[in-house]
Amino acid sequence: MSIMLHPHLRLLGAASGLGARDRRCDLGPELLRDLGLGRTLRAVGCTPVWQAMLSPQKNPLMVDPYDAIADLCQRLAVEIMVAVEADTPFAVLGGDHSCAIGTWSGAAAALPNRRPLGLIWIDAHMDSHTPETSASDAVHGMPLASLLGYGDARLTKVQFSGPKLFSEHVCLIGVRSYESAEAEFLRQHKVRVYFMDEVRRRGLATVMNEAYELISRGTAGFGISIDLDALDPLDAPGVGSPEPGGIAALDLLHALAPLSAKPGLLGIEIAEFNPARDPDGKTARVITRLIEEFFTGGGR
Ligand SMILES: [Mn+2]
Repeated sequence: MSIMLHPHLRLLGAASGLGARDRRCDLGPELLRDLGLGRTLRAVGCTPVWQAMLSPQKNPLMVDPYDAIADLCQRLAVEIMVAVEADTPFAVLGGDHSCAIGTWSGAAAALPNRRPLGLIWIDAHMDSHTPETSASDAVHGMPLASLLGYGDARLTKVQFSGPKLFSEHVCLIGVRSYESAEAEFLRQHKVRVYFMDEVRRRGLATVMNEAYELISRGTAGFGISIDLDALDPLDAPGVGSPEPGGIAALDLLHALAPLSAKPGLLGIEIAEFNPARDPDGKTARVITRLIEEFFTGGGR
C-alpha cells in the first residue's frame, strides 16, 4: 500500500534550450506531457495539474539569449510563486538548466518575510560560471552563480534584485566535470560540494541526508534541482552534456525518497532532458519514475 504524500502537484514546463549549445532540450517538457506524465501520476492516486508550459517569446527584438532567458525565467518565477503561495508542491520540467534561475527566484520570493531558501543541486557540473569566466557563454553553465547574486544583471534581478540563495544554504551533489574558475568561485563562497568520488565512497543516501541537514538549517523551505547529467549516461543518455561515472538512477530514486516527506519541501526541478539524444525513451522513463516515486511515495 503506497502512502499518498502529495496528492496535489503542479507541473510546469520550461520549454527552452536557449541556454544550451544543443538547444533540442526545448522539446523535453511537451514530450513528457504527451507521453502521459499526468496520466501516470493519476494512476497512482495523484491529481496533477499542468499549471504552465512556458516557451521563449518569439519576439524579433529579443535576439540576445540573455534577454530571452531572463524573460522566460521571470514568467516562470511568477508561476512558482503562485504554486508556493497555494501551498502546493511543484515539479518544473526543463528545458536547459538556466530555468533554475526562474524556479528558485520565484521560490525565494514566495517564502514568508523572504526568509532563506535551502537548495540541493544535483549535477555533474557546477553551473557556477559568470559571463566573464565562461568560455562557451552558455547560460546553462551559470544558474547557480546567478542565484547566488553573481553574473549578468538581467539574470540576477529576476523577480527581485540580489541573491536568491545564500552559499551556506546550498549543496552540490554528483559533480565530476568543471572549470577551475567555477571551483574557485564555490570555494571562495564556502559552498559544500559533494564530488562524485565522495558520493561513491560514502553512498548517495548518506550524502543526501547530510546535505539536507546542512541546507535545512536556518531556512524556511527547500527544493531540489536535478540536472539529469548527474545520472550515469547508461541510465539517462538523453542529456546535452553527458559525463561518464555518474549516479545510478535507482540510487537517486532511493536517496531522494526520504526528502519527499520532509517539512518545508517546496518542489523539485528536473532539467536538461534532450529527447533528440534519447532514441529508446530510457531517459523519459527515468524522469517519469522520479516524479512518480518522489511525490507519491512509490511502493513505500
Ligand atoms: Mn546543470
